[in-house]
Amino acid sequence: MLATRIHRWKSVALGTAAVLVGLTVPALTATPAAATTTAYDSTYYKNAVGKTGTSLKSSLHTIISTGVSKISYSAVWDALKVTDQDPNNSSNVILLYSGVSRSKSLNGGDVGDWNREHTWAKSHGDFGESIGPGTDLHHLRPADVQINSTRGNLDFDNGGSAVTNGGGSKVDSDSFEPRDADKGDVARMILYMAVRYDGGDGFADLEPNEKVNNGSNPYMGKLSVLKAWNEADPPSAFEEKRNQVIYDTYQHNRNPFIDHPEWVEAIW
Ligand SMILES: [Ca+2]
Ligand SMILES: [Ca+2]
Repeated sequence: MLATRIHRWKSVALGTAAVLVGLTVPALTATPAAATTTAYDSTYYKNAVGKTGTSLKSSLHTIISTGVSKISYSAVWDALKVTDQDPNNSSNVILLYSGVSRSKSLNGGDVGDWNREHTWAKSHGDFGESIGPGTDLHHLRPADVQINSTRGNLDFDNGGSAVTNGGGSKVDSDSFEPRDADKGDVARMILYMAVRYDGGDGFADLEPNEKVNNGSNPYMGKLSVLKAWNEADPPSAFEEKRNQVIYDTYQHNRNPFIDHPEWVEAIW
């Protein structure tokens, strides 16, 4: 079952098959922050719909933390080959930050390989590669080894100089700016992590803040920039498909901000 997004002002229902294969999905997002409805509102999100603020955040935490399956860090390799498959080439994955399509078989640690990027940097809260936040597919993406290294554990903010072969991503001494097409993805991944991990499961309570240089503190900045990125780059068919694959096949939980990008503003 797909989270068919229906915008109230248009009542556009997406073709199920088109979403599944990540192909021709009509532009969804004249107003990304406007209220949306999905096929999951009366089921999965039943206890969250209509709420705002901490009440919404708390409700979503319960929803996305219940009945979750967790995978090992080694299993993440094969999972990413499915969740991030290039819709135009089933032998490849699409890399975060650069947008490059690269062979699935080039997973590894050498120059020219792709590896497992923790979008919420694993040092921010020090969860490492532990099963849980360290292996949560909702924020793990394939990325070029060198660009992953360039991003390191930097917070997110606008500005910097162009990353080599980075597709438009930028970096400076204290922050990383993804290319435009990945800005919203990054925002929604970070804010998913903040809702999913609240300190009740042996890991740190992850939260966004307005800073850079957060170091090993369990925070990620900058919230105001992430909110703007969520608006500027609304969920794509690729992002919606990977949310669905994670829900159906791997973790059985969803990223609420891909289904309801307006919930970012409703909480923060
Ligand atoms: Ca995007
Ligand atoms: Ca949290």
